[in-house]
Amino acid sequence: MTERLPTALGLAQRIEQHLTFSLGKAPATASTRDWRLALSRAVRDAVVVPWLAAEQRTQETGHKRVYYLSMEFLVGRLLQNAVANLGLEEAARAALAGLGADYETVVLDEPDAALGNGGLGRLAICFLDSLASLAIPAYGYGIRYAHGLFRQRFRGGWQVEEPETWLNEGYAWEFERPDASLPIGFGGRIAGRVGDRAAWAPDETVLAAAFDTPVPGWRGRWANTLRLWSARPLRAFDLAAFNRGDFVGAAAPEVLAETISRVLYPDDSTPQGRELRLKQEYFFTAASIRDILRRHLAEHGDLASLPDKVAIQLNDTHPAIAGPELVRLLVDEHRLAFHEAWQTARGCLSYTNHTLLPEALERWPAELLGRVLPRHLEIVERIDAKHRAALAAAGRRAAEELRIVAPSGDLGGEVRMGDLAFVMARRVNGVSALHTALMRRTVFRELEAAHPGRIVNQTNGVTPRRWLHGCNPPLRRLLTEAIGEAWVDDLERLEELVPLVEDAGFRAAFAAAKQANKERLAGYLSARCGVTVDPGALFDVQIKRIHEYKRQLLNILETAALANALRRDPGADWTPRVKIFGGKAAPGYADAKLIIKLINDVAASINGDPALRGRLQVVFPENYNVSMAEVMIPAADLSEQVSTAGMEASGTGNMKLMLNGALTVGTLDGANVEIGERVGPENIYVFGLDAEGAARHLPFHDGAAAIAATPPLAEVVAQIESGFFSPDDPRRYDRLVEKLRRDDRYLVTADFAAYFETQRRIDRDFRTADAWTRRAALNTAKGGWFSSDRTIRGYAREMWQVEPALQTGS
Ligand code: NBG
Repeated sequence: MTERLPTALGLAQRIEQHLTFSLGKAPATASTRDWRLALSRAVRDAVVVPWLAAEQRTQETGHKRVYYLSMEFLVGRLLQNAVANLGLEEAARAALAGLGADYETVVLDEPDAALGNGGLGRLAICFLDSLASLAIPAYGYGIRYAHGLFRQRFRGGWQVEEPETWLNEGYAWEFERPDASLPIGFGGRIAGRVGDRAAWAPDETVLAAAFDTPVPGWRGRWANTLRLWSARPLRAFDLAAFNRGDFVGAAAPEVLAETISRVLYPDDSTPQGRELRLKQEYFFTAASIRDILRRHLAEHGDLASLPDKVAIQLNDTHPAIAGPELVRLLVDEHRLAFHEAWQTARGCLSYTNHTLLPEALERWPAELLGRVLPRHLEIVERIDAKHRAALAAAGRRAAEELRIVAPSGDLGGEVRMGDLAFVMARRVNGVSALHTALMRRTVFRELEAAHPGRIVNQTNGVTPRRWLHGCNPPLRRLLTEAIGEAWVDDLERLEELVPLVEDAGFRAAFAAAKQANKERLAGYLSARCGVTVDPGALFDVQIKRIHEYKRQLLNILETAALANALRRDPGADWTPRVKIFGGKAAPGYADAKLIIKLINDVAASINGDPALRGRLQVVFPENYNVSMAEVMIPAADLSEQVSTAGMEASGTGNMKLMLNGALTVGTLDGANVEIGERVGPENIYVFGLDAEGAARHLPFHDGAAAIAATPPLAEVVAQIESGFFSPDDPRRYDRLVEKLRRDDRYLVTADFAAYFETQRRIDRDFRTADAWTRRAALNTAKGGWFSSDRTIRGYAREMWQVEPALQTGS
């Protein structure tokens, strides 16, 4: 399958050709951007060959295909990743050097494609990398947002959001597919019925235009497709209005249609009660389902074989309308009986749940769903009734809790999308062992009892190609020298490092790699934020979305308490620390934005205090994104995973940091539990309440009593209230403090003492540098299980029943 890849000379010729013929530029006048686009095109050329070959092979063998439907794909940069996966790094470096350009400068010029908010969207991209690396025929389906996640700026320490414009800077990877466009309808009414069948007459129709990006796997053995849909008007504009001189009115259809794929909703936890969001969800789901059916019929000619040839994964509930849409197409257009259509659809669909937070479980008012998708609401109601009737017939009680369309106040009912996805799926999975166990016990308790065995666990993973091989060249070199390169394909080979960890020479080399990465981060922070940090200090990193349950507040309160302790006892032998934060808050999430402001206020107070210089520093660069993570993660000594136990479904940053040799300080939450099981209790810092303990404290926790009982915390709270961090506005944090006292549902006050004490233990341990390095190296050695290759093998076996299309080594 492996095609011959270009040499440095061949690649140089391609780059020059693209510069001349695709971009119309001469080498003498080419900018960094021009070189980047020319290199990207040349690399894309190299991907196209295995890509087309993979597609042809899938067609010829009639292999089962996996379809991953996701509202978000947090891509980041593609160029470096594609170059590495194709084994073209040396060639690209040499080719550009020969042309007078610098490879590093060129790859860093690429803007991040931020078509996602956080873990859920990034997981989707790790999965695509693993699917291609394992040669499992797959498509990712999503939305080609014109504007990805907002750009974050800090003004006076407050977050402000600016629109992001990734497409303006040239995107070299995609192929537009005008022949694959599909019309997607909204609204309207049921125009007629015959038996089970109905004719839906939408009153608004837009075109879904397909854009394909090839996704090459490791070593370029296989490539899959990420197909993103862009909304277009059916008719470009209203010529009659234009001719009347009504130019704005003439453009109205275009504007309306394009609104659908204009922006990514900047929220990863709370569904927006907005019609546009529902339309986005239906838009990409309907286009994808139709595309899947069209391909299946072209390849196999019948619908009975659909479940044998098609596995559709719903990444959270956002594409949950896929079930009713598939039933609708099978009944209304392909004339299957309702029951048969339902069984066929269920044979194809699986659903991943990514959160248990009640506010993040999607529900749509039945009224809204009925207005935007009248036929679908009917189908959902019928599925609901049939599901409960079948359970009753089998002698199970058709519990009220099993209703998909549930009564809700005077609003006339709401559709629970999680329950819909569950009922329509052959398998449902959680994303860590703890999360899956809690799913069975809480949100899906009734459904689990009604359908035992449907829920399975697939603990998340991350791709080692980007998150170790790509982002950490010093460690990559060391690992490859030590155990060969096979770890990139089979990350569990890192286990071979375990004996080496006892070797002083290996530990010294490991420490040197970490030091090199810390120096790189120091250079990055100096260039980006003008701050100087000491690469000899402990780099303590918390990077993720800002959310109360993730408890950045706990971290910054502890930081302020440490500052107080340092001021009180300046003569003591303290461990220098740099606290590094990164993350965005949803624009509508006022309390998360207030936490950002508090971090920045505390940072100003600490960084401006001469008594703390060289001991404690707080750094919070604006606009955290995938590319920033790639610099921070290899440099971290300590990974902050301090969510309220039971609330973080899995976490994936925790895995990336561990693999890159950071020790975790965390609660027994999400995948932290499994990290702890693998590294052993002496190589992780676990503190605070576990999920059961936390559940016992809730819903009410007496924060005031906990604060009073914890003097370092009481001192910080008093400082906040006195305006110590906000002399310009002493009352700024009243709301935060009030919540801590009266309604501390994230248990910050309950866990503070244990966290503070654990951090002091970390201070002491870090000073025994060699022992610390040994434990850091063990984290890398034991991290192999957290590869998304392992996760995807699990999905393939237990959810999709699909095999790789190539055998390893072929
Ligand atoms: C997030 C969880 C994380 C998890 C990712 C990927 C949502 C709704 N959920 O804990 O909060 O790691 O999904 O599974 O974004």
